[in-house]
Amino acid sequence: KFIKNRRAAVLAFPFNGGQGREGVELGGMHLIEHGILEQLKEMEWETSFEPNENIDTLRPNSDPDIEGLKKPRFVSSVTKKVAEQVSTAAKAGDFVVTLGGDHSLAMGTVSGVFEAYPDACLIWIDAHADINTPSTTDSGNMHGCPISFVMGIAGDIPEFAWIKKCLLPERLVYIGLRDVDPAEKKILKDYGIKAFSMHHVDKYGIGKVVDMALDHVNPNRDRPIHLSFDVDALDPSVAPSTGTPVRGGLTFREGHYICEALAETGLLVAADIMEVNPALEDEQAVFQTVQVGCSLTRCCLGETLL
Ligand code: 5AB
Ligand code: MN
Ligand code: MN
Ligand code: MN
Repeated sequence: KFIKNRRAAVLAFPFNGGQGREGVELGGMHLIEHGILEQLKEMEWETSFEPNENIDTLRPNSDPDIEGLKKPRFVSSVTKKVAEQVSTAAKAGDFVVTLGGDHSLAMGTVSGVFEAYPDACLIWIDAHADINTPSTTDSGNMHGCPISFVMGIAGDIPEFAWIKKCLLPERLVYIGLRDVDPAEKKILKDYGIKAFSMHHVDKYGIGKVVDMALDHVNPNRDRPIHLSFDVDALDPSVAPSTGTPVRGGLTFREGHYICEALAETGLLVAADIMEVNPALEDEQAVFQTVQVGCSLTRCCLGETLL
């Protein structure tokens, strides 16, 4: 419906400035080297690829904390570029695949998708809620904050003035949560944001959870869907090479089921695959994590639909 010409715009952003661990900037290129572009071509998707190798030129000479946020100017200038590339591709009717990089990049992907599709909804797959505001974040790491910025609850920070309040609380749903900060829990409650934690996945099963999630954000199944998938939503036994692993996560199949079910709606317009960190854990763990990143991406583009 929304995607024209079966074309996928694959954007990689080798960025780690939203958190403290080196290596996550290599995640996207590892998925490329693992053959994701060829795999999508094999599935008869026309692909374009933008590696953004020069992203470091956006790093400011000086970048002191703002309201406790770390590397705020660098995060802002990178995510602004992300937003531009994502909205351009989405407006052209391409399916936008964004490979991270850390999850602060989603400030850009969400801004870009909602610029092209103001009526879209956002499905956030993560162990974490990533909705800290500058006043609630303990770590100051911006990969824990992207949603507060696009929801317009982060307060007015001139450096982030380019970000529009584009996401309504009722257009957001989470699946996979199991490590949510107390202040984030209060935000979810105060704004009435729907969240399916691992407890709900256990209780209802992933099939029912995805149905309920879609019923909430997309009751008439007519809105474009943006999926933002943090690989730490998966159990660390499935995706070990990530910066903030939390045990008790989604199984391999539960993670893929989500992507398949969203592809099946025919409404998916963008998918982010975030937080793969090839510098963490051993070679086998990295291979496994990169491989799962690729297979999740393919499922989003319909690989397993019959
Ligand atoms: B991720 C934490 N809530 O704000 C914080 O990996 C963790 O993108 C954030 O989900 C994890 O630092 C961010 C403690
Ligand atoms: Mn996470
Ligand atoms: Mn995240
Ligand atoms: Mn993480």
